[in-house]
Amino acid sequence: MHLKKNLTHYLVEQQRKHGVVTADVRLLLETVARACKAISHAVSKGALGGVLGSLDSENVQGEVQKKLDVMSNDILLEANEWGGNLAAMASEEMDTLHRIPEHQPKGKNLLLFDPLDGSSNIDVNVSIGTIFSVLQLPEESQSRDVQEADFLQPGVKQVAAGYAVYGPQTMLILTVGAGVVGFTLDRETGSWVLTNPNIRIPEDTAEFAINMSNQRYWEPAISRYIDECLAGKEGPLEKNYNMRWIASMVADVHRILSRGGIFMYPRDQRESVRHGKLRLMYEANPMSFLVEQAGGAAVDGANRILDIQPTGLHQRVGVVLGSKNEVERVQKYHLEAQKD
Ligand code: AHM
Ligand code: MG
Repeated sequence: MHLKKNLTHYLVEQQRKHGVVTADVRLLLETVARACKAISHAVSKGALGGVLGSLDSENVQGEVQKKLDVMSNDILLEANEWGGNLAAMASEEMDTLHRIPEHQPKGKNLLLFDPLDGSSNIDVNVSIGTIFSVLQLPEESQSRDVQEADFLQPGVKQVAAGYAVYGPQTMLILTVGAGVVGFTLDRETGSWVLTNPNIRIPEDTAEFAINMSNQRYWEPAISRYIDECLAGKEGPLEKNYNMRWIASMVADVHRILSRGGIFMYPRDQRESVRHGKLRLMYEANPMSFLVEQAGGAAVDGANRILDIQPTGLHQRVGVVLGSKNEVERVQKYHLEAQKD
């Protein structure tokens, strides 16, 4: 029987033939993928599994935690504690880092994740997902306890990143720095089957994604760009634009990786969004790595996201990513606005 290429096969190939993944990172990615399978299973049960609804708790950013946020976080922690390839983990749902317990072997990688992105969509049966990023523990930190500062590396240092999207199909989208590939979960065999071997984002697009209800708070560069999109064929961009906003970054980015587009969650005048809404380390960085690897671009406004030196684990950042020419236009508008 001819078996289709799966995640293990792909990773072994990347390790042996291309040398882009170490055995350590390969095992780590397989474990993350296994955890995503368990999360997908929990998500799909919905009300039947008693997994919907909120808890009484809040996370470090003051957001009410959903049951599935916490369950997904626990699944990822438990799956990754004993593999021997991690030194510590960090998550949207935990105030500070989570060290590998003393009795478990310690590895040289760091894992960051947003266990369940798109929390507002959990209870309404709209696509949600898990985002993850892998960094290496700096050499000089390997002889002592891991500290939060060890995580504060710019996105260019990521050795792997990806997301699982729990939609009509469950898919895993991954980069190890050699392009972007996609796997679809075959629920009958439990295997992640390679279905999208070379994901590329078209350089041009006529589709934007932004939460228009925040329009009155935007910076001039964003207003200028969206005004031009809305002006359509008769405006300066000379084409009619379509709009989509799912409110799950994973699902919006997945659409962009599938057919192009531009996704924006810019910083704005609201106090809570002064530096952006999305988190740099476990949302913007992994998504920017994927998008760049697929031929797109990702900026915070004027600057490339992957070059930002982080100052905190839960730091927020403005995000503009997707089709290259469109993102570069928005970046140009920011640079021009800075000069005025
Ligand atoms: P979350 O990590 O708490 O789910 O928040 C992040 C989500 C993104 O997935 C999405 O793009 C954004 O928040 C939607 O925000 P809004 O509800 O302001 O449109
Ligand atoms: Mg999130």
